[in-house]
Amino acid sequence: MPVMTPDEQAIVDATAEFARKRIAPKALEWDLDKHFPKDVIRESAHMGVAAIYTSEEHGGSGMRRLDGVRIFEELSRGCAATAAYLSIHNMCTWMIDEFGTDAQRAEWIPKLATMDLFASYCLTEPGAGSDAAALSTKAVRDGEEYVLTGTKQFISGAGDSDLYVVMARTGDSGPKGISAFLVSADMPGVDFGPNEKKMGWHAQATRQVILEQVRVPAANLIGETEGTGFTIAMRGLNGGRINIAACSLGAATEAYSKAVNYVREREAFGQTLADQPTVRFALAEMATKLEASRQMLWRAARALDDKDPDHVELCAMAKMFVTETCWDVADQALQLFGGYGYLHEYGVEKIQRDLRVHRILEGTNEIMRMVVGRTVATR
Ligand code: FAD
Ligand code: 2MC
Repeated sequence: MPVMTPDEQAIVDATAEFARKRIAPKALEWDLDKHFPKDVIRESAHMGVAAIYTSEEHGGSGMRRLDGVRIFEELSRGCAATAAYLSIHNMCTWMIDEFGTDAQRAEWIPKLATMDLFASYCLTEPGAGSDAAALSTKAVRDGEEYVLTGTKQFISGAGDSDLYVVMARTGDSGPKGISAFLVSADMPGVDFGPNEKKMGWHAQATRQVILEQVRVPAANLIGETEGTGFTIAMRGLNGGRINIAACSLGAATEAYSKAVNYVREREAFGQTLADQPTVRFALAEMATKLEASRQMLWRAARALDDKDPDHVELCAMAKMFVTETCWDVADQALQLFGGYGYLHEYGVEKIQRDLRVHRILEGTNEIMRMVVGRTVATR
């Protein structure tokens, strides 16, 4: 395992402290009030966490994916929903840095790295979720502009973000007919649906992004070449998938830690719950699951850093394994709290609600099985 440099360790430590002091104390309130803590998220950018694995040329932090998953684990100990927004923002920032033109990188990365601008990722549509290559939002070239029309579904941060990375069809059906565009919230014709009422992730909005004849400068086509948008979207998601899994790991670790403290205090049958062998067995199993999850994540992050040929499958495996395993750990933590676990104020039921969607978004875990399965079945 490559060790962190003192600078990298310092950033991970700083994010842990930030999560403890600035996020955790407010997380339950944000959840109840459905409040998106834009000021606190922007404040986190001073630690370099808004552009973690983006090159330093235009203000990115130039760190590794491995640092990224450690940072998201720490941040999500405070609030998984808040950390997950930052994960999506990082995905968009990296996509612009990796695939954008020099002009696009120079224009957008500095503002995204400081979070003067917030970014959202728009792939899903009402009629195209898992089958993302079937998307139908159209982008039609008209002189020095593209005219975008269509609806994006379930967009995290929609309405609050300033910049939208939008995948739209410029060519034939299928993945090769898709291009990626940078769309600003204030462009005429951009509108947003109502904030969806959901089970968790209350600290960030989920809305439709509605594009009605939006005129986007041709200079906002990411990477200048039409037809590359699907690959750009998928390459962004490889990192997104491990970051979301890291958010599951951090939140489940927090649930576990709360449960350990609780069973040490709670008395039943003349001793603390922690003295019960079966409770210790449960804790041992939870600790083992968390450690196994961490190892899976670090392995996938290293593969992405090193551009290993099997990095796509490793990221998919990690996403599927970690989001399911950590969901189980959070569920067991809630169980150890008994009835109190079901109450909002103990903080574990929020974690459980937040983590459920990690098995669905950034590619459902069935799609992760499909990605892994089609490789292992043909290798
Ligand atoms: P469907 O694709 O219709 O799938 C329905 C069910 O069928 C699932 O269980 C699925 O796994 C299963 N299924 C589908 N195909 C197969 C198959 N071939 N084999 C086996 N099972 C299959 N999207 C964005 O682009 N940007 C965002 O910021 C974003 N944020 C989100 C935030 C939230 C809170 C939610 C809930 C979703 C978000 N999404 C976002 C969308 C998310 O990525 C999709 O919901 C997800 O990809 C699944 O698409 P779908 O909902 O259309 O389900
Ligand atoms: N990394 C890099 N390239 C990839 C890739 C990946 N993970 N997945 C696919 N590609 C490439 C693939 O190699 C191919 O390129 P080429 O033609 O050059 O060989 C191209 O993309 C087309 O891929 P497929 O032929 O596999 O396309 P298909 O349509 O069969 O299936 C599938 C693709 C199902 C894997 C893809 O549609 C998918 O991942 N669906 C899930 C959608 C999803 O993850 N949505 C998340 C939305 S974002 C979100 O939820 C947030 C919260 C932000």
